[in-house]
Amino acid sequence: MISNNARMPQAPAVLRFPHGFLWGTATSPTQVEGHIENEWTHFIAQDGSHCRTACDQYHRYPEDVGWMKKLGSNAYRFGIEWGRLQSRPFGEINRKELDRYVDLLDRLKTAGITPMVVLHHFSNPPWISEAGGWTNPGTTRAFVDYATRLVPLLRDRVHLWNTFNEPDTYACVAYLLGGFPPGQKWRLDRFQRVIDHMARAHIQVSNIILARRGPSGPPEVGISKNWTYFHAYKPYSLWDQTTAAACHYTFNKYVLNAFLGSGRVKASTFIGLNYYGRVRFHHFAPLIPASGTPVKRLKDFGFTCDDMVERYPEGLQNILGYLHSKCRLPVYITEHGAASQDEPFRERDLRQNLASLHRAIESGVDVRGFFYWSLLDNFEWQFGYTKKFGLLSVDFSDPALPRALKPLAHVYARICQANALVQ
Ligand code: GCO
Repeated sequence: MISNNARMPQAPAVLRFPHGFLWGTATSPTQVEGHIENEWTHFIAQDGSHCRTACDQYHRYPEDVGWMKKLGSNAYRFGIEWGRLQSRPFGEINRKELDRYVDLLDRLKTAGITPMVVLHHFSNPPWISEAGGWTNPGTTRAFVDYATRLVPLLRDRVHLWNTFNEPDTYACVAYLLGGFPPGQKWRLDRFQRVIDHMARAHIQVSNIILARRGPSGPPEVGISKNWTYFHAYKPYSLWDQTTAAACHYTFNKYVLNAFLGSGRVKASTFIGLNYYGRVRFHHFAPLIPASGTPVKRLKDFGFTCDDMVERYPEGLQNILGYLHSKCRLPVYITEHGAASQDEPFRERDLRQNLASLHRAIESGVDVRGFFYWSLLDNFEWQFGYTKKFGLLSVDFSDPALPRALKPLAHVYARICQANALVQ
């Protein structure tokens, strides 16, 4: 079996990235902040853990900005938790909580780190969940009201806005697979409704964001679309092909079209791409570690996987080419990363994906930044703390939650500082 490595074209020794390229890290509120009241607060993950303290970034953000600076990264993608800022429908913005985020933004600025602010990353205020979450059309109105109040307060400090993180993953895992709250299964009608309501909200919120220039020029806005390749394990198996095609249609095509199809593309100034790899199906079963097939067993099939999905670095260049031809918008890689305790593996994965990204740029795709998922080991939703995506480790057994640089952090720091991938 030919490994992915063997298929990769030979890259020159130094791959330089465009001037002004953003090298960042990414996190989300529920996964790192702690002390949040949302639908995840009482959720118990597969490892028996919860997110009530998480990495305690709520209190430790000054220290975390220091770590970003040590990395030499010049960007940070993070979320603002809606429920902290609005405690009831159409309520006023909570100034104390806003000030904390403003302080984070100011510290980032002092450190020379450009923020990308995510408005929705898999969590809602409790009063939204009680009303049926995004299956309720009223949620679109409530979210637009929230953005109408919030955006003017942050406009001077935020230039890059990311309205929704992975609507496809959120709607799928919450309403088809049952892994996220509210834990519903096979409600395709609800999946579609959630996507539709979020797409409407994205368009309205983008209009609010784009209505006025900030001090650093016209604002930029986009969603983050997760792109997973869905392939058949046996190319001639009707079952394998059908499952892969159905997933591709539902999670990639349908969702992309809902947010960026035809005239809707005008509501975005960029596409955020979250790219991890691919899923191959054998009959109806996804052959990936996240669905329970052990990494070692998948290795026997010739698959290279992290602790979540199959790695497929060449796919990054391909999807960038496709998005470029379809939407003609600049792209930020808003997430890429690997979960594993095997640091040399993570380094290979990063290098191969960045080489693929570089080929896409060389071929004419306007890619403006790359955000590593994640700054810290954190609460990986239904898997709890077992998936290690961080550039920094966090010792969750120590109440002080000490952070430490992992070997990959040193590799990433060299890339950020050189604005180049040096072999
Ligand atoms: C997602 C999210 C992140 C994840 C990351 C690793 O894709 O689910 O945007 O919150 O933690 O992708 O799975």
